[in-house]
Amino acid sequence: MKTVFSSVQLSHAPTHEISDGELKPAVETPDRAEQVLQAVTARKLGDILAPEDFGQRPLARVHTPDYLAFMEGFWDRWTAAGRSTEAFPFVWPVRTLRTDPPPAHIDGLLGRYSMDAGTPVGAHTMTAAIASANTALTAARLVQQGETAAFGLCRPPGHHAGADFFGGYCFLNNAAIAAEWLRDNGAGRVAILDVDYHHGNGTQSIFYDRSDVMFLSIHADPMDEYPYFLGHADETGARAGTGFNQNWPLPLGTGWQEYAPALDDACRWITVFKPDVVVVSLGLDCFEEDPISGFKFASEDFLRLGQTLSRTGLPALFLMEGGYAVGALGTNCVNVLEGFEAG
Ligand code: FKS
Ligand code: ZN
Repeated sequence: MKTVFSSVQLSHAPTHEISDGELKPAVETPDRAEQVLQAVTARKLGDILAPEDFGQRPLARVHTPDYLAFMEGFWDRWTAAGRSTEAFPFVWPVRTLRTDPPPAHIDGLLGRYSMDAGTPVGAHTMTAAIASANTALTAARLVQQGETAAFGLCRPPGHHAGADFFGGYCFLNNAAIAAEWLRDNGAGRVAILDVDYHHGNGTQSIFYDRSDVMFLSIHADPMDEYPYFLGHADETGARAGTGFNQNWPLPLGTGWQEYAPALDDACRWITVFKPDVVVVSLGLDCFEEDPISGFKFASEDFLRLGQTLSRTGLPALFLMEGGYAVGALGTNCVNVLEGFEAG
C-alpha cells in the first residue's frame, strides 16, 4: 500500500491546548506523524509519495469561502492586532447570539469560526492543514486510479472541522474533501467510516442531507466524551440523506469484544450501500494506553480492525485522524493497514 506524506504537515506545532479546565501541553503534535512515518518505513508498507497541490477548488467544495478566507488571512490579522502567541478562541455565538454579520474583531472572528478552545491556531497552521488536505487528495487519486487501498498520513486531522469552523485539532476536513473529490471524479457513491474514538461531527454535518455519501461512525458516547453535542444513535440523516447517517456510540471502557459487533454492523450497512470506495477516518485513539481516551484496544485489535474492513471487498482510502499514545502510534496504525492487506 502506498503512503502519502509531506513534512510541510509538521509545521503546525501547537505548544498548548485548553482541556480539562486548564492550559496543558498540546497532544496533537508533529512527532505523531513522524512516528507513523517511521513505522511505515520500518515495516516496508510500500512507497512513500509527496502530495501534489490540488489548489483551492477541492477545499471550496466542502468549506465556505468566508471560512477559507478567514483561515488564510488569520495570522496576518493576528499579528497586526499585536498578538504573537498561538491563538485561542474564547467566545462563541451560541443560542440567541448572531453569526451574521461576522464581527470585525479578531477575537470575535476566532469564535465565529471555531467550536472549542482546545485548538490553537499558529503561524503555519493553515499551511500545514492545506498540505494535509493535499495528502488526502493525492491518496484519493491513487484509489481513483485503481489502487485497492492507499494511506494518507494526514496531519493535522480533519473530522471535527465543519464547513465553516475549526475545532478538535482539525481545520480542514480531509475525509470530506477526499470524498467530495472522489464523487467529482467518477465515484457514484462514497462511504465514510470513522473509527476515531471521537465522533466525527464535522464530517457528519457536511454530508447530513446527502444520499450519495454515507457517513458511519463508531465512537465514545457523546454523553460522556468530546465532542459532547453530536454523535447520538438517533442521528440518521435528514431530507434526501435520511437513512444515510449511522452512529454507534459506545460506553467508556469499550474493548474489542464490545466494539466488533458495532464494526460488523457498520460493514453490513456499507455492503448494502455498495459504495465505489470506503474512506476510513483512521483514528488510533481507541488504544488502551491513549492518554486522552477511554477505550481498551490492544495493539493486535488494530490488525483485526483492518482485517474486518478488508472483508467488505471494497477499495479503501485510509486517512489518519487522532491517536495520542505516540510511542505505539506507528505500530497501531500500520497494524490496521497490514491487517487490511492480509485480510
Ligand atoms: C477531553 C478533552 C477533549 C479534545 C479532543 C479532540 C480529539 C481530536 C480527534 C482528532 F482525530 F480529530 F484528532 N479534547 N478530556 O482525536 O478526534
Ligand atoms: Zn479522536
